[in-house]
Amino acid sequence: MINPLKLATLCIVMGLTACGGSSSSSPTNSAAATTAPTTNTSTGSTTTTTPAPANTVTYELTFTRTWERSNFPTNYPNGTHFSPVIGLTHNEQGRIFQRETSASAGIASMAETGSKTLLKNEISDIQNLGNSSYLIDEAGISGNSKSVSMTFEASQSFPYLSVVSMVAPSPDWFIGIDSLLLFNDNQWVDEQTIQLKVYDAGSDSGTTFSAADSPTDPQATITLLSSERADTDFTNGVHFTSGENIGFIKITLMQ
Ligand SMILES: [Ca+2]
Repeated sequence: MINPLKLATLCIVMGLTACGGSSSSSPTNSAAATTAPTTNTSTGSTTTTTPAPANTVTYELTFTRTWERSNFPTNYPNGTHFSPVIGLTHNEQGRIFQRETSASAGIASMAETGSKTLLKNEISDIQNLGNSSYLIDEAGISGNSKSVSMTFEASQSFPYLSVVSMVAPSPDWFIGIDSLLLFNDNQWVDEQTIQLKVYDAGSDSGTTFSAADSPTDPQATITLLSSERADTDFTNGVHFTSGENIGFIKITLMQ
């Protein structure tokens, strides 16, 4: 009379223990494993399926400036604007700039003059090497505009976003995103906002926004902009006391 009861209790305890032990990591897999011997032969693909992520997607990108005389009051220049936005989606070999490395001729030219010609040639080379498929070639923020919007395509083969724009006027300062990963954990990023810091391209030694040309020889590496207080309000690419950014970029996955 007692033995069967004890046996049943023991089984329940063992069952609960086994269930509790596996559920913490992967309940779906453990359920499939326990039922596999009886159902696997006829229904090999009955496990829950989520739609495969799209190979190619389109994002909207909005670049908004927050650089104003009111929040960056010291040595704020006249005629502030941001040069045309240039960028690409790419793989790990398709970077166009990286902190603590030398700027390419195209990045230096963009940062000093706002010209996109050399940088677009460099992106063409990156594409010819098979490291990018999509070029971003859009207007900047000029006049009284506060933002600019555009769309771009990314794919699972080219899941990184890089874009740049010159901070103008300036000796060789720019904002940019270096290799933002858009496809992660087998899914596309829905929405992300990136606060922008100011980079010094390392190709001109001017210290104020409106300084005359002063080529840096030899060229220095790309760094976050830090300056003397008499020159600009920036330290490590942001306002030296408030920590405010010069602008931000928001990306949104389009349906
Ligand atoms: Ca510089």
